[in-house]
Amino acid sequence: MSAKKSFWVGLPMQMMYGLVLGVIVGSIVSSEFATTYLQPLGQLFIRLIRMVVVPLVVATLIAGSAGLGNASKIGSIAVKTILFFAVTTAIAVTIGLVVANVMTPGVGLTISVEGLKAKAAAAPALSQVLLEIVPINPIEAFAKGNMLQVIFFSIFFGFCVSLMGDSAKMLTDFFQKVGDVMIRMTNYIMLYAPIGVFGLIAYTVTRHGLAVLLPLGKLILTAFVATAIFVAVTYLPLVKVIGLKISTFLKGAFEPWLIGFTTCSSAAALAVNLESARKMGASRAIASFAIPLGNTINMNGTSIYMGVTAVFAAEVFGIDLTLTQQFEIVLMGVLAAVGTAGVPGAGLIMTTLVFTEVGIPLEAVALIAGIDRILDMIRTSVNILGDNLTALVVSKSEGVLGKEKMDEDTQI
Ligand code: DAS
Repeated sequence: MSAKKSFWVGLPMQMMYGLVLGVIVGSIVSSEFATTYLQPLGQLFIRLIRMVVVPLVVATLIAGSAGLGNASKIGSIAVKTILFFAVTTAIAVTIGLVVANVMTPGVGLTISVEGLKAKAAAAPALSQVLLEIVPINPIEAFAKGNMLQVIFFSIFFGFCVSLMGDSAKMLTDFFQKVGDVMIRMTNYIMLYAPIGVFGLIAYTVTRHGLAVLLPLGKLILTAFVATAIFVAVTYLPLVKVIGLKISTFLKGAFEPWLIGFTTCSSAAALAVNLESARKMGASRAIASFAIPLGNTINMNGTSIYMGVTAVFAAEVFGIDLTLTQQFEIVLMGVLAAVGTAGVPGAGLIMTTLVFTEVGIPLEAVALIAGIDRILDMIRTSVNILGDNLTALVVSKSEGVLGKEKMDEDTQI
């Protein structure tokens, strides 16, 4: 089959066809019909792709950190990865704040807020957050999918395997093979993606039709513009700097991006994102470290959303944010985004941290909730792009970008 023909019938385009068909069908069928017959199609897809996440992360992180060889290498990669997360997250919140100040999404909005209630998310103490990264029971961490604890244990385990040299080489090989099997399972699951995407989008369209979206359309537009600017001024120049063509990155990251866009779950896109970064040249060890960690703490899309919604909410309530308050929004926006889980709607709950910090009534959260699914689609898909790019940038900085061949036996 010619390359051109395969593009139009390949999986990415099949997923796009599923998305378009989902919008059409979602605009025609009733919400009840979509809930009964179409939502399960999407829920099955989410369950399938979340099923592989924990075993995949454990296997690839153990094999990856064992493969790195020494503490200084792991240290260097960890520092670069976390530094990249912090810088891109801070840029993201700032861009969200600036664009919202210019576009004023909340000015002139007359929406009644009485009866709208929202509970403040408890801001965990930093020391508690750091302590809880260490699992008391690794098996429980695996069972509950506590990704920070899974990552901590897997890296520590893999590091100790690497210290044991040849006597534990069969362990490294074993976990490498388990990771390959999980990628192969992911590739089979992705054959169902077009149907899963169709079900997810059709259900979303019936639940979030134009009637719900129009009153807050300017907020959606502001979030979209801020996100597009962030990607254009942060991600795309970095893609060029590491020597990749922008079209290569956008095509290569399309599948995980679309999974994030339709499922609103970074966790659901993790496996496909890992393979996508590796296919574009990220090393197995670095991708296995950066992508699961980024999936948990690197949320650039959510960071933008924190800045945009804080300004929107302040405007709706007639609060003039001082420069100090805007700076507090950047700081709290970064912390709230880091604390956001890779599941649908997590960012909405975390906005309460930011709103509380600058005295914005929490009713604003309930105001945004009605259209949050659309905002979640935008922010989650960018969260995933950021994790993917981190693996590529850190691989480039370590001089290993494009140096490893993908294992044939993970392909189907
Ligand atoms: N939906 C979350 C994710 O999966 C992001 C968010 O809610 O902010 O990344």
